[in-house]
Amino acid sequence: MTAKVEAVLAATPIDDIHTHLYDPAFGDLLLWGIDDLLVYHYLVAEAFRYLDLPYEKFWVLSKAQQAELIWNALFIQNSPVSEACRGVITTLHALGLDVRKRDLPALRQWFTKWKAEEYVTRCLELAGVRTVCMTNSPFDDLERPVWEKGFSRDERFRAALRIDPLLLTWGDAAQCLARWGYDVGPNLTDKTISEVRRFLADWGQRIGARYLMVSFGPEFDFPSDGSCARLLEKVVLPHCREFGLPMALMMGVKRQVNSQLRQAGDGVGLSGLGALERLCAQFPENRFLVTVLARENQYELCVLARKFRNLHVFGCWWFNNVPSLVGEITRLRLELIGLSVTPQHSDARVLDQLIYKWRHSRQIIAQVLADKYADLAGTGWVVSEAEMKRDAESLLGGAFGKFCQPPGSSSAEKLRRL
Ligand code: FIX
Ligand code: ZN
Repeated sequence: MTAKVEAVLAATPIDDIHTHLYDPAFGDLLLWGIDDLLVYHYLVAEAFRYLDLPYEKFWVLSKAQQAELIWNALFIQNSPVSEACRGVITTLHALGLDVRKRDLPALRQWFTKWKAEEYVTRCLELAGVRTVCMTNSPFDDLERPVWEKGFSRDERFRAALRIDPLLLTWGDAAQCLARWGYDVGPNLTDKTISEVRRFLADWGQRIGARYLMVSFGPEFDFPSDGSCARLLEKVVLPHCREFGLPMALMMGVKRQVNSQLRQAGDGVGLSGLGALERLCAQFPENRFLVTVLARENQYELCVLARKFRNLHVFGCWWFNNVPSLVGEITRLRLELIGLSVTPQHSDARVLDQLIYKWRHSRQIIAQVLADKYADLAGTGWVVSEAEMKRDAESLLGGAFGKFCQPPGSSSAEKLRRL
């Protein structure tokens, strides 16, 4: 049974709904290759468990030097058993490289023969991925000018509008918006609210956003007097309703628990999901895509999804993306909310990571699904191959696609969004 389900899942193209990858038109913003794989922030955090180098001395090194330190600490002086380390090895092996030699210069040499555009196709093919959704922030000084200048889009790269600065550091965001020609002040007056909506409309249209997204710390609450909750209610949710877009909430990240680790310095905290319950109940016309970082929030999230059909659960985010938790969380979700879920997104920051993130997750999803089919078969309910294909399509992007369609949208409109 497992082999059959694995084959069906392997043949089903994936729509990866959240990554940090970029359309190749963004040039150097699209990361790929061995050095970028090695300096991934998951590995930086793990390497510092072994390194006794002061943080500042690490950060002044070149990317190649950092990669060498990490390679030595995590692959040569210790066996690469962590999920992020294993991922590098899975990826290299899938690319056809001989990992047994432990030869970093030879690995580097192999990557020099590739051009980004062709390598995108190779990685998507090896990962079984059809489309990837980027994370697009107008507040990113490197990314913004590329959108403003315009470029011809690679259809495989979809866009999502990331608005963390707007909701989390409103004072600074207001100054940015004012600089960019929006008539906003620090207070949320009617004028400011309508100007921030104009900003969202401009950027949503410019990038062709499929959804809006934000990450929240464990302290996020709703309703509340703070600017975050007020902007969410008065600006973001009305914008989502007007444009028929879902809002993605990634809950439970404690930013910069150790700022010396820079991008690797974020941690986790338990969220109060009462805030999400109130959002789902108070705004039935809005649709919420939600993932939680705390393992202890996973069960409550599934229960909430049973109560609110405007809530779609997705992904085993970040520290949850390890085999033991992906298995546990996927099983829990299938048992509580069936196939109305998107069990995984890759969160890839480096193109090549699509290969391991999806190979590892797909195998676990197949195992969980095969167990469920076997339980059913015990009663005589044998799931046909066509039904398996239908289920696999749902889990790997279909359920997400359906959830994202505005209710009552015409079939022409639905097709346009595919
Ligand atoms: O906020 C996010 O989208 C997170 O996924 C990232 O900030 C995080 O750094 C990451 O890469 C996790 O996988
Ligand atoms: Zn992410």
